[in-house]
Amino acid sequence: MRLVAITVLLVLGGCSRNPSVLLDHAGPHAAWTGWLFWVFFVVTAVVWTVVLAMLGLALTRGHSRSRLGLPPEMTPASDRRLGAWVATGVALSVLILTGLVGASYAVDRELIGLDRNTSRSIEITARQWWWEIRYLDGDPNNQFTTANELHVAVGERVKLSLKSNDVIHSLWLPNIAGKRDIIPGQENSLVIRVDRAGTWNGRCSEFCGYQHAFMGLTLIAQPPDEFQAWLATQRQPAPEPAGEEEKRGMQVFLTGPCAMCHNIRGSGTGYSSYAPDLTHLKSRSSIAAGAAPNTKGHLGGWIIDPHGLKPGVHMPVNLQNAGDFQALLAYLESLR
Ligand code: HEC
Ligand SMILES: [Cu+2]
Repeated sequence: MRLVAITVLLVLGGCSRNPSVLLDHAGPHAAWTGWLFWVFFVVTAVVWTVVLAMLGLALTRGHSRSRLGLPPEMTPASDRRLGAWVATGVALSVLILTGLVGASYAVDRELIGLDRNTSRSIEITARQWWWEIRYLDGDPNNQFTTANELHVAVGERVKLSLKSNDVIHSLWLPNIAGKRDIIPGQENSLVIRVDRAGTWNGRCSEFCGYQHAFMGLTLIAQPPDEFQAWLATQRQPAPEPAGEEEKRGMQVFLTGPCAMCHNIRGSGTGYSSYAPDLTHLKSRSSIAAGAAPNTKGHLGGWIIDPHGLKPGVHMPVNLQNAGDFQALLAYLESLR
């Protein structure tokens, strides 16, 4: 009973309401790959069952003569039967293997076809340990940079240009498409199309250092009009600080170390892509590449001691007097 209970618990432990797996696909790339998975699974399961059944048959049938110490009986008729079995086995193997190679090839063609005619380009730079996301546009005024949260319109074919300046990373969006390596000095690309509105998890899937496990990417697929509205807000510079406290917070940000690494469009920072763009920080649901929810408390804890949350992160400890700290926090909270 206990063993059964433990097994059931372990199996149930793998359940999730929103599984990040290929089989719960949300786009055509993952759907085709998922289809290929099922073809391989069913065919190999049948082959495995048949082989084991034959083995069982051979073990029980051949038993009576060998128990008496007699060699197997060979007659011209049994010779022919054996030959027919071997020929059938070889023919079936060739047929099945050719079929599987053919299915892989067909899926490959489908995937290549899906990569044509993209209607939007987004540049993603993988960094230790977060994602810089730049929305490209024919009009440079419409380009902007954000971090860790990738928005796309449902049904749109989007080309992601993948770059890295530090080490090798890899982008994996299990529900959407296969992995793609991101290699310094080489631009790879990944085309995605998401057909179901929702929030999907992405991961860095190439070990890239200490905080590799906390390098999450959130993909948000929205209906086209919602996505356009999101684009319009993101293109805006940061809102002006409203009250006295927020104004003081902005000064703390601009005169302290923050502005050396972070950019807030419209506040007077220079342009630095060393750290996440904070222009619309509060429009994102988490901070530090999914390491913590984007609440005031977590934000405060992160600013004072980022290493408490992500040891080894490339952001220094920031100790300030209480007044400056509260003002800074109020300013950051206003960056909607
Ligand atoms: C030496 C450069 C550097 C300085 C100085 C710095 N940061 Fe950062 N900051 C980073 C890096 C790098 C990250 C990304 C860390 C990660 O997720 O791995 C980051 C992340 C953040 C984030 C989370 C952003 C997000 O969307 O995930 C916030 C908020 C932030 N910093 C605020 C500040 C504030 C406020 C200051 C000044 C008190 C500051 N930082 C000073 C480098 C810096
Ligand atoms: Cu990485």
